[in-house]
Amino acid sequence: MKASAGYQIVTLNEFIINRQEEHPEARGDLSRLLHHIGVAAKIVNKKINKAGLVDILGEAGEVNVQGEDVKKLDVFANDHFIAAIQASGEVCAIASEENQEIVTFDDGLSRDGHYVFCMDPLDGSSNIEVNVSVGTIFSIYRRTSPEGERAQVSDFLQTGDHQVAAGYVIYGSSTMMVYTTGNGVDGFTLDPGIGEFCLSHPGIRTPDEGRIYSINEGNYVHFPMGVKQYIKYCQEIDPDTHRPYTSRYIGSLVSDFHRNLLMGGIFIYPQTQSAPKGKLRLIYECNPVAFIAEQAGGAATNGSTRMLEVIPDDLHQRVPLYVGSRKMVDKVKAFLHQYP
Ligand code: AHM
Ligand code: MG
Repeated sequence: MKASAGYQIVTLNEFIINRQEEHPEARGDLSRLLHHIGVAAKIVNKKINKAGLVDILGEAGEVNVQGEDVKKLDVFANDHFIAAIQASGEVCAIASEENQEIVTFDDGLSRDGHYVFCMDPLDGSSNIEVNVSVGTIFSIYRRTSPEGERAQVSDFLQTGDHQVAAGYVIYGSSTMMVYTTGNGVDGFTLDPGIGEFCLSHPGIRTPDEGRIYSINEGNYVHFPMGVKQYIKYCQEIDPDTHRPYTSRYIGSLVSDFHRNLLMGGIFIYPQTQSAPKGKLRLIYECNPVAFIAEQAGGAATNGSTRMLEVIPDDLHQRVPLYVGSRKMVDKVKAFLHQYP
């Protein structure tokens, strides 16, 4: 579409259609689903933008399946994403951080859906009350159970390398949606004037080596020795490798990951005493960012295994996460190997 000012604007929907046209065999089901994700993101974005103005912040009086406080906006985001995804008719079930069990759709259209959808509807929500960026993380798999039947938990327990698409929405100083369908990574910025996500970051590539490390160093005493040694390495002086690196940690995975993706860096959430298996969830936090990182030229591991090859045994399974620029992930892996 040519804009009258002479520059080209590609909206998310246009982009999705263009990509679909490159695949004549495609039936458009994934395109419809991506469109509905965009719609839900806009609804949630609007609510988050108004969060300081209305009495929406605070506890919803429930505790989520991880035992953490649920904020009202988590509930709002969860409900709206579920509704939008069901409306697409392409998904037979959803796994969400906010729901202990999978949510299955029993209408005929959805039962025939080819996909299952995994999400953290509002990641980093403990930051909302202080106006720090939060995000939605999502991931799409082809179902393994027969179409027409009720979806099963096993549909979700696939390794991350089976993801058909994954992405996130970051509700930040501007709102962005970044996603991959396994053909590179593209980013879209929401233009609030026209209410459309517009292609702003085509073909995102992450630097092979960055200068930022992101980790909650308050947990230092509980870190594995390999991680402690890697932090020491990051802080040493070596102009040839641009060290010491810069430390940046927002405490909001989507924001920390997004910055490092664009600028180069590594995000680490290792196992700690209070979180012996790590804190972040494999299916709807680690695998989606791992898929995006790899598609942008980066890497992700749980410390010993490529993240996308970790076999899930539980919907809400936690894993240590090391993700970011390829050479930095390799380096931390070497330290973990050296100091087991
Ligand atoms: P949440 O899904 O309950 O919001 O928790 C996940 C968040 C991530 O966004 C962030 O990387 C991490 O928890 C921060 O944890 P910590 O405060 O322990 O550093
Ligand atoms: Mg989360």
